[in-house]
Amino acid sequence: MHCDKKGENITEFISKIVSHFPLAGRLIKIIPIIQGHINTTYRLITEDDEGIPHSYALQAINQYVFKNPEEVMENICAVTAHLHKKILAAGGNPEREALTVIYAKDGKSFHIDERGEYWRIYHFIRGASTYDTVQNARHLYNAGYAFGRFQTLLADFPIHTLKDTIPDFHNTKKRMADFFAAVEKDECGRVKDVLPEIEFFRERANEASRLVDMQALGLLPLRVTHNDTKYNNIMIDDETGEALCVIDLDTVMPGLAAYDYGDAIRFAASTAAEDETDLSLVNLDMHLFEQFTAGFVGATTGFLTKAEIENLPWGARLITLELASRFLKDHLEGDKYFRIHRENHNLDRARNQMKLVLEMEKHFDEMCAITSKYM
Ligand code: GN1
Ligand code: MG
Repeated sequence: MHCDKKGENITEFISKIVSHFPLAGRLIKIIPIIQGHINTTYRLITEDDEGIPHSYALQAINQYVFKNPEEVMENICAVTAHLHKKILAAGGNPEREALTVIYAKDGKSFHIDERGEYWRIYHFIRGASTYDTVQNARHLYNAGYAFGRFQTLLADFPIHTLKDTIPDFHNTKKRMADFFAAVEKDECGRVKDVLPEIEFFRERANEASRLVDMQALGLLPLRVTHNDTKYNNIMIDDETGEALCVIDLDTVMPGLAAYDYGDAIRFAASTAAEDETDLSLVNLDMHLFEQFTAGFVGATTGFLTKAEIENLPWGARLITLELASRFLKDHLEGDKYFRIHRENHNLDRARNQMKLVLEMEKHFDEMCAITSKYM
């Protein structure tokens, strides 16, 4: 990998990369950002001749996960350009309400270093923060609104021009098949220790196909979706508490509205962190569930179909099942995909998400009732 390597002068290394981008002023500070399981991120502070500071986000694109970084950037450039246009037309401030890509001096949206790593830079939105846990229920209503609005703003984006940067990313049916293939292979000899967990997925393998099958039958449309709608992928305005901007656009692709909704519920309406090991703490907070639902459905009214709205609770249940299987699969394969910070971290994450699936199954009727209330 790149500059995490010990003994390397990070400042020098990053300065070299940054010199390929037209940033304002000189680099005075590099702050590593540890959120996120996939990419490596730094916040950069520069200072111009008048002593005014400027802030940027520098990221290396993880090429184990994103096999074609240029297509990732093509999608992001097209989508952010579209968002800028729409936000401007609505009288908003695109530089605060959407990501802004800083193009390198050679006109490309990335720079490739001598090791073949792809680097990109965004404006860092100031006066706003991301949170791993929900600060108050109102924020969650706002987050629901922001993710809903994101889809609404992209409703007229030419979806066929988007590249499938991770094919079958939320094809839950295929995800299940991939999971059982990893069980079959048992690359690291870990299967014997997780037999009850594997059984959990066997029992749910059929229902996992529900939304994918509906889409194939034309009952659910493909939308331009974000596909990674964690609460910490929203910037909340420090002053107003409004959800200002949706970030982390790497996985913007054609997808199902219910999965964007569901992934956000999975993360934000859980009463515990994604890797909490005390499973008695992992519950579904129905008040937060309702707040997010009200915001999301409110922002997508007149745009999502009845079938899409009716299936939102399934989106939550199945995306959680899908992620649980992805975590366990990575555990079985030796933790190559999701960055881990301790032994059995992916197993802990998998068990946590499985508990959340059980919670959603328990509350399912209630979830459906709340969803139809806002329809
Ligand atoms: C990964 O890196 P991050 O935190 O944005 C993953 C998502 C998972 C999430 C679970 C490209 O997202 O699909 O839901 O971890 N992103 C990718 O926390 O696989
Ligand atoms: Mg991400």
